Amino acid sequence: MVKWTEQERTSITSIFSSLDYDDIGPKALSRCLIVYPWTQRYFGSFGNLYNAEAIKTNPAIAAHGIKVLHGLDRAVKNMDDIKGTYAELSILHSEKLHVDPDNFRLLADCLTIVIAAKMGNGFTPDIQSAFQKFLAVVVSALGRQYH
Ligand code: HEG
Repeated sequence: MVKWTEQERTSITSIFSSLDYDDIGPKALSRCLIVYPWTQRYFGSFGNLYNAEAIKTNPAIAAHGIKVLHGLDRAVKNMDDIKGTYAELSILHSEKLHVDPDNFRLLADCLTIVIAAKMGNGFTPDIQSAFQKFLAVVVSALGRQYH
Protein backbone atom coordinates (compact mmCIF):
# COMPACT_ATOMS: atom_id res chain seq x y z
CA MET A 1 0.00 0.00 0.00
CA VAL A 2 1.18 3.51 -0.73
CA LYS A 3 2.28 5.50 2.30
CA TRP A 4 1.84 9.25 2.45
CA THR A 5 3.64 11.65 4.72
CA GLU A 6 1.64 14.40 6.37
CA GLN A 7 3.49 16.87 4.17
CA GLU A 8 2.46 15.00 1.02
CA ARG A 9 -1.16 14.87 2.16
CA THR A 10 -1.13 18.57 2.88
CA SER A 11 0.48 19.38 -0.48
CA ILE A 12 -2.07 17.35 -2.46
CA THR A 13 -5.02 18.72 -0.54
CA SER A 14 -3.82 22.27 -0.93
CA ILE A 15 -3.26 21.93 -4.69
CA PHE A 16 -6.78 20.64 -5.18
CA SER A 17 -8.44 23.06 -2.78
CA SER A 18 -7.17 26.03 -4.76
CA LEU A 19 -7.77 24.45 -8.16
CA ASP A 20 -10.20 26.05 -10.60
CA TYR A 21 -11.59 22.88 -12.17
CA ASP A 22 -13.43 24.74 -14.91
CA ASP A 23 -10.19 26.35 -16.07
CA ILE A 24 -7.58 23.64 -15.47
CA GLY A 25 -9.63 20.61 -16.62
CA PRO A 26 -10.30 21.89 -20.15
CA LYS A 27 -6.72 23.20 -20.49
CA ALA A 28 -5.16 19.91 -19.44
CA LEU A 29 -7.33 17.73 -21.68
CA SER A 30 -7.07 20.00 -24.72
CA ARG A 31 -3.29 20.20 -24.30
CA CYS A 32 -3.11 16.41 -24.23
CA LEU A 33 -5.14 16.14 -27.45
CA ILE A 34 -2.97 18.77 -29.17
CA VAL A 35 0.45 17.60 -27.98
CA TYR A 36 -0.33 13.89 -28.42
CA PRO A 37 -2.78 13.88 -31.35
CA TRP A 38 -3.28 10.12 -31.30
CA THR A 39 -5.22 10.56 -28.07
CA GLN A 40 -7.96 12.21 -30.17
CA ARG A 41 -9.08 8.81 -31.41
CA TYR A 42 -11.19 8.23 -28.29
CA PHE A 43 -13.14 11.43 -28.77
CA GLY A 44 -14.53 10.78 -32.22
CA SER A 45 -18.05 11.65 -31.07
CA PHE A 46 -17.01 14.96 -29.50
CA GLY A 47 -17.38 17.08 -32.63
CA ASN A 48 -14.76 19.33 -34.20
CA LEU A 49 -11.15 18.49 -33.26
CA TYR A 50 -9.79 19.73 -36.57
CA ASN A 51 -6.98 21.90 -35.19
CA ALA A 52 -5.64 23.29 -31.92
CA GLU A 53 -8.08 26.20 -31.90
CA ALA A 54 -11.04 23.89 -32.51
CA ILE A 55 -9.91 21.60 -29.69
CA LYS A 56 -9.42 24.49 -27.26
CA THR A 57 -12.87 25.90 -27.95
CA ASN A 58 -14.76 22.59 -28.16
CA PRO A 59 -17.39 22.61 -25.38
CA ALA A 60 -17.61 18.81 -25.19
CA ILE A 61 -13.85 18.60 -24.62
CA ALA A 62 -14.04 21.33 -21.98
CA ALA A 63 -16.84 19.49 -20.18
CA HIS A 64 -14.91 16.25 -20.29
CA GLY A 65 -11.79 17.93 -18.91
CA ILE A 66 -13.83 19.12 -15.94
CA LYS A 67 -15.25 15.62 -15.50
CA VAL A 68 -11.73 14.13 -15.41
CA LEU A 69 -10.69 16.54 -12.66
CA HIS A 70 -13.74 15.61 -10.64
CA GLY A 71 -12.61 12.03 -11.15
CA LEU A 72 -9.26 12.97 -9.60
CA ASP A 73 -11.07 14.56 -6.71
CA ARG A 74 -12.23 11.11 -5.68
CA ALA A 75 -8.62 9.97 -5.41
CA VAL A 76 -7.78 12.99 -3.24
CA LYS A 77 -10.63 12.11 -0.92
CA ASN A 78 -9.57 8.45 -0.79
CA MET A 79 -5.80 8.72 -0.76
CA ASP A 80 -5.41 5.51 1.23
CA ASP A 81 -7.36 3.42 -1.26
CA ILE A 82 -6.90 4.91 -4.70
CA LYS A 83 -6.71 1.43 -6.20
CA GLY A 84 -10.11 0.46 -4.85
CA THR A 85 -11.60 3.85 -5.66
CA TYR A 86 -10.61 3.48 -9.31
CA ALA A 87 -11.35 -0.21 -9.84
CA GLU A 88 -14.56 0.48 -11.74
CA LEU A 89 -13.16 3.43 -13.67
CA SER A 90 -10.22 1.27 -14.71
CA ILE A 91 -12.56 -1.44 -16.00
CA LEU A 92 -14.51 1.20 -17.92
CA HIS A 93 -11.39 2.59 -19.61
CA SER A 94 -10.10 -0.88 -20.37
CA GLU A 95 -13.09 -2.90 -21.41
CA LYS A 96 -15.54 -0.34 -22.70
CA LEU A 97 -13.51 2.65 -23.87
CA HIS A 98 -10.39 0.66 -24.88
CA VAL A 99 -8.15 3.56 -23.89
CA ASP A 100 -4.46 2.60 -24.16
CA PRO A 101 -3.22 2.91 -20.54
CA ASP A 102 -0.04 4.69 -21.71
CA ASN A 103 -2.30 7.68 -22.31
CA PHE A 104 -3.00 8.12 -18.59
CA ARG A 105 0.60 9.18 -18.10
CA LEU A 106 0.37 11.64 -21.00
CA LEU A 107 -2.69 13.32 -19.57
CA ALA A 108 -1.10 13.37 -16.12
CA ASP A 109 1.95 15.15 -17.57
CA CYS A 110 -0.23 17.73 -19.30
CA LEU A 111 -2.09 18.32 -16.06
CA THR A 112 1.20 18.85 -14.23
CA ILE A 113 2.33 21.40 -16.79
CA VAL A 114 -0.93 23.34 -16.68
CA ILE A 115 -0.96 23.37 -12.87
CA ALA A 116 2.71 24.39 -12.72
CA ALA A 117 2.06 27.27 -15.10
CA LYS A 118 -0.89 28.37 -13.00
CA MET A 119 0.86 28.08 -9.62
CA GLY A 120 4.13 29.64 -10.78
CA ASN A 121 6.62 29.90 -7.91
CA GLY A 122 4.13 28.16 -5.66
CA PHE A 123 4.83 24.94 -7.55
CA THR A 124 7.92 24.20 -5.48
CA PRO A 125 9.98 21.02 -5.85
CA ASP A 126 8.32 19.68 -2.68
CA ILE A 127 4.87 20.33 -4.05
CA GLN A 128 5.85 18.81 -7.39
CA SER A 129 7.23 15.68 -5.79
CA ALA A 130 4.01 15.09 -3.86
CA PHE A 131 1.96 15.76 -6.98
CA GLN A 132 4.06 13.44 -9.15
CA LYS A 133 3.67 10.68 -6.60
CA PHE A 134 -0.07 11.23 -6.43
CA LEU A 135 -0.40 11.08 -10.21
CA ALA A 136 1.81 7.99 -10.43
CA VAL A 137 -0.54 6.23 -8.00
CA VAL A 138 -3.57 7.41 -10.00
CA VAL A 139 -2.06 6.22 -13.29
CA SER A 140 -1.17 2.87 -11.78
CA ALA A 141 -4.67 2.43 -10.30
CA LEU A 142 -6.35 3.32 -13.60
CA GLY A 143 -4.17 0.76 -15.40
CA ARG A 144 -4.83 -1.89 -12.80
CA GLN A 145 -7.74 -3.70 -14.42
CA TYR A 146 -6.08 -4.06 -17.81
CA HIS A 147 -5.05 -7.57 -18.76
MG1 HEG B 1 -11.24 9.16 -18.92
C1 HEG B 1 -14.64 8.86 -19.27
C2 HEG B 1 -11.68 10.02 -15.60
C3 HEG B 1 -7.86 9.59 -18.55
C4 HEG B 1 -10.83 8.88 -22.33
N1 HEG B 1 -12.83 9.39 -17.69
C5 HEG B 1 -14.16 9.20 -18.02
C6 HEG B 1 -14.98 9.46 -16.88
C7 HEG B 1 -14.14 9.80 -15.84
C8 HEG B 1 -12.80 9.75 -16.36
C9 HEG B 1 -14.52 10.17 -14.40
C10 HEG B 1 -16.49 9.35 -16.82
C11 HEG B 1 -16.80 7.93 -16.43
C12 HEG B 1 -18.28 7.61 -16.41
O1 HEG B 1 -19.01 8.12 -17.26
O2 HEG B 1 -18.66 6.83 -15.52
N2 HEG B 1 -10.01 9.69 -17.37
C13 HEG B 1 -10.37 9.95 -16.07
C14 HEG B 1 -9.20 10.19 -15.29
C15 HEG B 1 -8.13 10.06 -16.13
C16 HEG B 1 -8.64 9.75 -17.43
C17 HEG B 1 -9.19 10.50 -13.80
C18 HEG B 1 -6.67 10.22 -15.87
C19 HEG B 1 -6.11 11.12 -15.15
N3 HEG B 1 -9.64 9.19 -20.20
C20 HEG B 1 -8.34 9.38 -19.85
C21 HEG B 1 -7.50 9.37 -21.02
C22 HEG B 1 -8.34 9.17 -22.11
C23 HEG B 1 -9.68 9.07 -21.57
C24 HEG B 1 -5.99 9.56 -21.01
C25 HEG B 1 -8.02 9.07 -23.56
C26 HEG B 1 -6.94 9.52 -24.13
N4 HEG B 1 -12.50 8.91 -20.51
C27 HEG B 1 -12.12 8.83 -21.85
C28 HEG B 1 -13.29 8.67 -22.66
C29 HEG B 1 -14.39 8.66 -21.78
C30 HEG B 1 -13.87 8.80 -20.44
C31 HEG B 1 -13.30 8.54 -24.17
C32 HEG B 1 -15.86 8.55 -22.17
C33 HEG B 1 -16.32 9.92 -22.55
C34 HEG B 1 -17.73 10.01 -22.99
O3 HEG B 1 -18.10 9.29 -23.92
O4 HEG B 1 -18.46 10.83 -22.44
